[in-house]
Amino acid sequence: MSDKYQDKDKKTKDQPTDLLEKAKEVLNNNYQNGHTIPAEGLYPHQWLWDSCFVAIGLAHYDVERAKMEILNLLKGQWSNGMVPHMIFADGFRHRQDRELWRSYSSPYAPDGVATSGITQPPLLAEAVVRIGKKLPKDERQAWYRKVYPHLVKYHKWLYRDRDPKNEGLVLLIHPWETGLDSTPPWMSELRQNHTATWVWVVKKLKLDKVINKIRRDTRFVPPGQRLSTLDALLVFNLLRRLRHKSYSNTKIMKSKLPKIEDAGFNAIFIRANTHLEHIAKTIGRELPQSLQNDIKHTEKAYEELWSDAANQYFNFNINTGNPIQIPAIGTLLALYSGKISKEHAEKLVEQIKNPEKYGTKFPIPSVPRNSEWFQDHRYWQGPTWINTNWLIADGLARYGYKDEAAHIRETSLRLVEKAGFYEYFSPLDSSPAGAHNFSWTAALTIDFLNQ
Ligand code: 2M8
Repeated sequence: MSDKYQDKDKKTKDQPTDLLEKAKEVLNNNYQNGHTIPAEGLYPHQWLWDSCFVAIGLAHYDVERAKMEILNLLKGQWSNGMVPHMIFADGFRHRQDRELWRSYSSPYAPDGVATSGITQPPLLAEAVVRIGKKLPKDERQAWYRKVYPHLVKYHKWLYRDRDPKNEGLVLLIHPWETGLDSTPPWMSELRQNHTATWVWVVKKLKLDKVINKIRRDTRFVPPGQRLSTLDALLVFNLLRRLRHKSYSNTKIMKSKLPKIEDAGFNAIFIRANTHLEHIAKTIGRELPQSLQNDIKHTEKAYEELWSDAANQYFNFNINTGNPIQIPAIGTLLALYSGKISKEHAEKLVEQIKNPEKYGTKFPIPSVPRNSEWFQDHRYWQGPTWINTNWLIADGLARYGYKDEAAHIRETSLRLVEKAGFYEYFSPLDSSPAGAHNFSWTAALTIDFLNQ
């Protein structure tokens, strides 16, 4: 046999055949200096909720690496408590990305770690508890003791800076904080109320086609699977305005920047609070009284986002004083909170089963099928994502919807088996889109396989 064929044979033999092994291989290949990047090329840095999902998967077979993933994330925590949504990779190659944010302009940013200046869904406590469950009792206690002060500081920051009027819900100032970046309620708000003059000029002169040529993301993924260039400019413009204010909360709250109580983010925060209470109890600590009061307040205030007419939770726009009545997957994350009423949970489940809405062949689409926004491959405006499936399935199971949760788990695994570890998938025909060998898809596949 010639060398050429021997090599080929060897490759086939060494290639993992089983989904679990393939998922682990994705996480191994995406490992870089103590953390896991979401995907080669498009996403070369560390992201907050990505690392939490990764840690949840890792906990099943390499608990030490799972801990390291979280500890690495905490190296980026600001002295005011914020955990930033990104920690930038070192090196000259990534200088431009770091300079885009210039986190060093804030007195709270950590020394020697370049980060973004906003946060992302607070999944840290979930990841911490999932890791804790894999440890023997004494190690679990030590682990919780180590991260507890960071978590308390983070949750206190969310209340102090992001709920300045003590309304119970935290507000977000940039769509990237939702994790559902281009979700319609946010994009519609940006288009309506935050189109800067220069973006308007770009639109009028049709310069977006020129700008499209220098976009970094569309070098890796077809433009039809990402934001349109005009929408991307709106998002970028907000970043520029935040940077201009050196991320000062006082300045941001006084400004006209978007301020939105996001249904998805607050649902995840409620669950994180429950986990934090559990962590405190396990190590015999008492949460600060003010935090305990805030937590109770949030659970009640969340129900104010409910619309009886539409049978769902809507984001609330603090600047206009109105709800943003555009359906999107954030509403279903309410199930994950675990604190909504049984009646409201049932109403959401009806929508999950309705083929006109979220009950597609490969659920759960990030936007309902009958929405004018729906596009099956457009980033957060239609595709099915494994992370939102995981969160919703987790919530459904806790509300007793075991069959519905199992269906989401099975269809998620089928998607990955059929198409590979992609970032997102068409909810109609399962075709893959976005980045390939995507870490949270792999990590949550591992968790689904272990359930
Ligand atoms: C996407 O967001 C980043 C910006 O934060 C991007 O578009 O470049 C989102 O899907 C977000 O949820 C995710 O954390 C990030 C990395 O996977 O990518």
